[in-house]
Amino acid sequence: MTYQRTLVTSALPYINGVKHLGNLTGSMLPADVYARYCRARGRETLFICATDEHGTPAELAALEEGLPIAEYCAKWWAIQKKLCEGFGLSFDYFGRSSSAQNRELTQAFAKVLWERGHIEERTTRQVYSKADARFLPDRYVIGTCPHCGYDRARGDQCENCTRVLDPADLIEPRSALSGSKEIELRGSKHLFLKQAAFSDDLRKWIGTRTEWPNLVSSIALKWLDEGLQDRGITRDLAWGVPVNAHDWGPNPDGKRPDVEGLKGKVFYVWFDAPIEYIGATKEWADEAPGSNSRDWKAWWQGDKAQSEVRYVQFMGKDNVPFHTVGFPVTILGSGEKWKLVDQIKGFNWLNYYGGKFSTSQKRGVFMDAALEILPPDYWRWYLIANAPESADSSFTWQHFADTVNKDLADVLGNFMNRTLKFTEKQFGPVIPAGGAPGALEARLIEQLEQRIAAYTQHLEDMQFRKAAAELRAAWVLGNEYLAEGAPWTSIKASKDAAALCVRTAINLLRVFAALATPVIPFAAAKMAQALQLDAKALKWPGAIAQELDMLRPGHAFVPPATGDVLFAKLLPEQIAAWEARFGASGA
Ligand code: B3M
Ligand code: ZN
Repeated sequence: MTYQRTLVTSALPYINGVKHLGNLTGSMLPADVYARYCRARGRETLFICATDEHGTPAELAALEEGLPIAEYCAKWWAIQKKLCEGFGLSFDYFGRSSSAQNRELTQAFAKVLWERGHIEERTTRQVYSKADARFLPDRYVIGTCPHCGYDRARGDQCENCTRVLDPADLIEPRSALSGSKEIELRGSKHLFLKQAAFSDDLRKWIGTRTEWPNLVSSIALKWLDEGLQDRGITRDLAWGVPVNAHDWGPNPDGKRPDVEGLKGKVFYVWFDAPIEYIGATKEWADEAPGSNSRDWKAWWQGDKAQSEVRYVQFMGKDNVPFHTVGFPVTILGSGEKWKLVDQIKGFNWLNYYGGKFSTSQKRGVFMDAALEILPPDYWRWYLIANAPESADSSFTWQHFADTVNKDLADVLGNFMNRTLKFTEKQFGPVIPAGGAPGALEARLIEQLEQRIAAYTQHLEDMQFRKAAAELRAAWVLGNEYLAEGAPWTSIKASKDAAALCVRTAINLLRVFAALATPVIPFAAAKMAQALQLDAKALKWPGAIAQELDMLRPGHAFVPPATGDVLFAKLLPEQIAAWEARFGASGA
């Protein structure tokens, strides 16, 4: 099936606080690389993300900051949006799950699910904490996981074995707010999404998702194999999408909802958050009212969306269950032709010295500090080249420095610098004519074709580590060509030979700029600027022989100023200072 349009969504970062490199590399950054790649291939692409603003994380963080929750969320949405821009995350829209659009869509889904009999009321035993004088959402009940013994498992999910839990499952449960064990179960009426009834439909649908990576399909099927449970989709919280039961008609048994019993409740954050993918698309359209180029429904609903749009989601592995079961049940249960995801790229964890990044214990590098100390492409390159795809990966400052110093400074940066500086010195800041390509160029072309084809395929397949390895290998070919062509030597015998070599190398620099755009867009723009080209006009390379002849003799370029390099190398004293500041252990 040839898709005309690509819809890319990244898991929505929780609103509370600055995100760390693990959040970035587990969803938003690879999603950006893929969206940029799709655009570079000329595909109509829509890249959507948003802040995930409901649920207890937001409520408690606002309390700690002493702000009304709506004010807190508006503040932190703006901070997160600015940091995402700083990293070059090229969302077409960065929305907010607390938007009116998401509220309306969530309430519409709930209404139709009730009226189609896929939601039912149950009185649940909800954890009430006397010390905190409030019901405790699952996430704020902690205790020991009955499956793996992890002693800080949360009532909704064990971060250690990723099993979804209920607070009643926990051993020695206590309030995450006050630590009080004076908690008791009290009756409270809630709504349940009857997921279990969808088990066969889901298994059939997952069976058609043949391109899902093993990590994703194995988690999804494990859930089904363990016996799908119905899921509570309401909470006793003030902040969230209000339950709009007064709007609902009778369900198939003619039963109307208990409006009184459901008063003051909101939908569970994981019910409304995935719907915000659609909500943010509507926010994007509403931002340009009347513009017919923003037909949000054409991306999400109806036959055209099914046949023309390829929908790809990016997330960390702990989010996979909600995206392969909960959200699809909401979509399937609605009976409306909403777009189901085609491909899911799930990631393992990026650790910090083998331990977890920790917002509360301030361990690891967070987006604001990262941009304060280095330009975004250092981080983008390192995180993509070491993406935790098939296994967890671990950040250390030394490994980070070694990687960026070698790949970005010694290989790519060096190639650009010596090519342009030598050319300027010998021929002026213009591409010289020189002789016709010979055997050396033919070999270069053949090797580049292989590396660039592999790089392109790996990006197509969203294999980011492998893609980075092929791109780096192409850069190495450029340096090897310069070393063998040795224009600084050949010029003594033949000015034409030297001119041919640098003309080829400068054309190769343009190819490198086009190839680099998805991963290190800021460097790509700098390379294009040096070549007096519009970075946005760089096309994905075709036949390399033609590409290396694209910039003709006489084409002017801007050589790097003295001391100006594409990537400054990181120095031992810098690494030592950052190890001291951010910690250099997983503990
Ligand atoms: N807010 C991210 C997390 O679990 C969660 C993703 C929602 S995507 C709809 O950290
Ligand atoms: Zn566990």
